[in-house]
This record gives sequence, structure tokens and C-alpha cells, in this order.
Amino acid sequence: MRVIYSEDHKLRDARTELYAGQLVTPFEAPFRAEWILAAVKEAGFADVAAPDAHGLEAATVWDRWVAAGFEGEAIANSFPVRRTSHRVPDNIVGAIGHYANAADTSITKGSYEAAIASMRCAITGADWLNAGNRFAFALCRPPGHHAGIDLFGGYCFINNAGVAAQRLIEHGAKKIAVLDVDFHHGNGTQDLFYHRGDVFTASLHGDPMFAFPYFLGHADEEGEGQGTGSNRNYPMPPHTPWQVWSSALADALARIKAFGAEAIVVALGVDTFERDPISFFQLKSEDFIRMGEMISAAGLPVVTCMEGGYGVPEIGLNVANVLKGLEA
Ligand code: OKP
Ligand code: ZN
Repeated sequence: MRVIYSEDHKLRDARTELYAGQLVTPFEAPFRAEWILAAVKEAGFADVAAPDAHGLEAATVWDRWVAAGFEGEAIANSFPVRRTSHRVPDNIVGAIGHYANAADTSITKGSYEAAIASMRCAITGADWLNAGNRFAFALCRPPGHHAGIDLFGGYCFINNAGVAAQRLIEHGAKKIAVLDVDFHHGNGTQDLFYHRGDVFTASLHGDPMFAFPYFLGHADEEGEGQGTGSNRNYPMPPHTPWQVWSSALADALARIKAFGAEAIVVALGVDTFERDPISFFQLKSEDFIRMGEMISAAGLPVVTCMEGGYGVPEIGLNVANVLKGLEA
């Protein structure tokens, strides 16, 4: 298992998240990656490498926000919804609203650089598989699975797992699967590949009737056009325990095999944990070992990209347990 980690994640250190009608300290904060890195090292995963360099074009959002004279962090508050134009406004507030799918995620100085570093971890993880290795863990932060083709939000800016899948395809794979086990539906990843037949996307998550991202993730979303049948959603109700969750995982893995995927990109959130502060499943720390073992039993190369998991010290142990299960 190669672990890919960049210190540049620390450049994403927002002060504000719009949550429960207040600006709170973000759940998605630098300590997460530090705790996870420490725990995976502690568990014996010592092969930690920095990501390779991959393109960085200049981003202008933060500079435009500052130039507008605003003192707070850049938070979208107006959105193109039903019966509106989809032109991109010149005004920075309108422009960020155009590209946002949620108002929870502030943009700050350094957020873009951190998002690029996170994406680089995913690319480097995919390349570790491209070089013939079976397992890589891209310790991505900020996360990516809510970032759509042209949308940010849900703490995500660039869809790291999607980029990894594309990297594997561009190296010659004909079929790849993205398996999203984060508590939240991978709406961004679904968006990226919804019309494509070469990338199978599966997501196990809190039913969007009750959980973020609310507007996508239902069981009847199966893909369209060339992508018909290549998206699978497993929405599950509050208090779902491992016994139920794992049968959804078994079904997803069977479909990934039947699809003929040559590798799996795992979008790994450990916010399915029973004490996660913003989620409602009931997985226990030992369950994450079983999760890794089940995924491993598919017999495919696996690049795991870090997504969510918040607040509690167990996030590190839970991630390390998945990696242990994969290698068992
Ligand atoms: C990002 B990832 C819940 C508030 C939800 C956004 C959650 C983003 C999760 N009460 N706010 O999928 O872990
Ligand atoms: Zn999540």
C-alpha cells in the first residue's frame, strides 16, 4: 500500500462554514488529514510519498472576492434554480453562486492550491496502479465527491476520485468502477460519469430524503444514454447498521465485477461511523476492517481516495482499518 500525502492540504483552513443558520468552524479542517496520516503510519503503513506535480492554472475567485471589498470568506448565497438563466454573471457573488451546489463551503485564500494538491494525490495514486501495483491510498484533502463537472460544494472543489478514474482510463483501462462508501451520496461523481459507459459509479449513502446532498442519490438514478445502467445508488435510512450496509456493499461489488471493471477507485468516507457528528449510520471501528476485506475480495487493483469523516479521533483508526482489510 503506497500512501500519497501532501502538506499543502493545510492551505485549506477556512474559518467559516454555513451550518444550522450560523457560521461555524468547518467540520472539514486540517486536523482530519493529520489524524488520518498519524493513524495509518501507526498501523504500519510506512510507505508515504508526496504527489507528483500536475497542472496548476491560476484561479481568480479569491482575488475577485477581495477586490469586491468583502471581508468575510467567499460564500455563495444566490443560485440558478428553476426557471432562471444559466449565463455566468460578471459579478463575483453571482459567479460563485453559478458554480456552487451548496452554500456550506466557503472559498478562502489557498483553497484552490489545496484542492489542486488533493487532486495530485489522486492522480499519483492512480499512476501507482498504472505502474502495476495493486493498492494506493491517496490521502486527499479537501475531499472531492460532491464536486460535479462545473460545481463545487459539500466541502469539495475538484472531484479527486473522478480524476483518478479518468487517469486510469487514459492509461488504457477500458472499464473502471468508482465505489463511493462515504456517508453522503457522491453526487459530483455521478454527474461526471452519468452519460458514460466506461465508468461504473456506485454510491452507498444516507437517503437524500433525509441527508445532504438532498437532490440526488435516489435508487432510480441509473445513468443515461451510453451510461444507462452504469450508475447504482444505495440510499439507506437513519441508524443503518453494518449488517444492512454490508449487504448493499456486496451488491455493489457484484455489479462492479459483472460490469467488468479493471480497477476500483474507492471514494472513502469514514463518516458512516456511529459517532460521526454530521451523519446517521452505525458502523463500528471493526466494521471498517470487514469493509476493506470485502472490497479486496473483488480481486481488483484499488486506489482509495479520502473523502469525509469528521470530528472524532476514531477517523484515523477507521481509515487504517480499511487499509488493513484491503491488504489482508
Ligand atoms: C462532505 B462529505 C449536515 C450538514 C451537511 C455538508 C456535508 C458535506 C459532506 N447536517 N453539510 O461527503 O463527507
Ligand atoms: Zn461525507
